[in-house]
This record gives sequence, structure tokens and C-alpha cells, in this order.
Amino acid sequence: MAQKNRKTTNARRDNRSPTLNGTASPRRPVAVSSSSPLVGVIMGSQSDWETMRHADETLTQFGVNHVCKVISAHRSPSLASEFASTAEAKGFEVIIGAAGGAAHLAGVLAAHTTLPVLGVPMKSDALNGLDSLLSTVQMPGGIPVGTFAIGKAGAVNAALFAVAILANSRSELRDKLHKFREAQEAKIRSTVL
Ligand code: RP5
Repeated sequence: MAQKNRKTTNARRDNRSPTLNGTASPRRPVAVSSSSPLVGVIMGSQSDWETMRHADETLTQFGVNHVCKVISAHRSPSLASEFASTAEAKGFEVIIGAAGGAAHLAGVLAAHTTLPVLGVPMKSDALNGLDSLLSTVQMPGGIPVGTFAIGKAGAVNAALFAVAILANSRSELRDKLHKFREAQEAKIRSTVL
């Protein structure tokens, strides 16, 4: 089952997540065989949870064991370094880093690990997330961060991308991804205005 730090878990308003066909259902146990979390969903502040809960819900929908944590590259730099530098040894395979404003979190995490790091820029008050996007995407050559869209779409897609990475070596996840796409298309085809 997905593990959460207490603070983030307490922030959850709704423990129901969308299913592959888009309807709500109660949270269910993860199905992907792994006793330790495979994906770390790291965000710079508790205030990012309202956006990043969509990554959490998407990973839960696919049954991927993951953790959600608040770690700030600026306010808790040694924690960021410690998490990223020990993640591979702990069995993590993908890290999602989400931050807003001077959004250096994903880049800092990537600097401390060779695991794939996916960056999600938060929509900021001052510049609507353009600051977050540029801070996340403009990495120097040699330290890659796969950067996604600002806000909810980025949170969902980072999670789906993490699933796609994991699916390279897990056929049950590949099947789920195919079903997800089929359900998505069926929903569009059946839409009547
Ligand atoms: C970033 O600063 C966080 O990722 C968040 O998006 C932004 C604002 O943080 P708070 O002031 O709301 O804690 O580090």
C-alpha cells in the first residue's frame, strides 16, 4: 500500500480516486509486486499537495507502491540531498519532484541521483507558474530532469510517465496502460453534447 508521510496524508480531502474508466472508487491495495515504494513523489511545500494529490491518485489507480513527501530544496536542503542520494539503494526507480516559484527541487534531486527525475512546475501566484516551469526545465547539460506541464496536467502526466517507465519491466503495468488509453478513447467516442 502506498506509504505517506503523516503531514501529507492529513492534507488529503478525499480518499477516493478515479478508476481507469474515470469513475470514482474507494482506494484499493496496490497490485504491483513490490514491498518497497517504487516512486517518490516529492513536493516543496504542503501547499503543493492540492496539485500533487493528482499524481498520488494516478499512481494509486495503477497500483504502484509510492510515497508522497514534503521536502524543500531551499528550506531543508540536507533532507533533499539525503532522500535523493539514498533513493536508489532503497529500491526507488523514479522520483517526481514538484515545486513552485524558484523551483529548484527537481534539479537538486536529480543532482544527487541517476534515477529518472520528473519535474512538475506548480502554478505560482506571482507568475502563474512560468517561473516554476523555467526553473525546472532549464537544467544544465549533464543533469536531466524530464519536465511536465504546469499544474494538474503535469502532476497526472508525471505519474503516467513514471508508470510507463516501470512498465518497461512489468507486463501487468503495460496492460494497465493499454486499458487506460482504451478507456480514455472510449470516453471521448461516447461523448454526446
Ligand atoms: C516552493 O515554494 C514550493 O514548492 C511552493 O510551490 C512554493 C510556495 O511554498 P509555500 O510558501 O506555500 O510553503 O518551494
